[in-house]
Amino acid sequence: MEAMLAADLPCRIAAVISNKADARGLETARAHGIPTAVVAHAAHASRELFDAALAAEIDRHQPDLIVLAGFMRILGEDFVRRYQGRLMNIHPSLLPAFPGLHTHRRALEAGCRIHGCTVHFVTPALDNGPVVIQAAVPVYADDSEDMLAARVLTQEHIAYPQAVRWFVEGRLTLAADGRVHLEGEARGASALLSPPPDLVRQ
Ligand code: NHR
Repeated sequence: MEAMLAADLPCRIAAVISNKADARGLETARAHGIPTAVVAHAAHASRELFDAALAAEIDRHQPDLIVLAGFMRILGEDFVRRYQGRLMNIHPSLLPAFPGLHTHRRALEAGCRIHGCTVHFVTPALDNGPVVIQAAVPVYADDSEDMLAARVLTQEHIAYPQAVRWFVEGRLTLAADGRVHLEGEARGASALLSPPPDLVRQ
């Protein structure tokens, strides 16, 4: 969320809403003069009632886009459908690898040489929505979970503001067929090989 603010995106941030009263993002938002709200999941008798209260709070602000950032409550089908095509998340793995929790530990255990993060539109099925942008990082043999997490997080702070920028520029849409459309997509990127091949002429 702080990376989003630092990116100086061409949009107004209508509100920052958390299910946790002590979330640091609320403090940061207040410091920036952004309206905040807390919708505590513990104060609601069911997931459906929590989702409805969250939607009511969101709708007071009439946002064009809802950006999940460290939001850890699974959202129900009704909620997700209401905001279809304007609800985004960033997940700390190269989806469809490692949906769910503890992704860095699982990537290390699996012996992955490349890991990363994925920005996706949210669909009812968890961590399964259409991919907008992914960032890949190398995994080193002596990595700890924390070292790998930090390497991925650095890329999250680049990839997520970029995805939001595309959306607010009107270049990024989720089509009715469930596919992502990105106008004017660049094709300059090379490949990430990890470990890198020996730099000798074949
Ligand atoms: N909701 C839907 N419908 N679809 C997605 O893709 C969602 C979602 C809600 C959150 C973020 C996701 C992540 O980035 C996200 C994607 C929480 C859990 C989880 O198991 C899973 C994935 C994500 C976020 N939550 C537990 C639950 O019972 C609670 C875990 C906790 O509080 O620590 O809701 O990783």
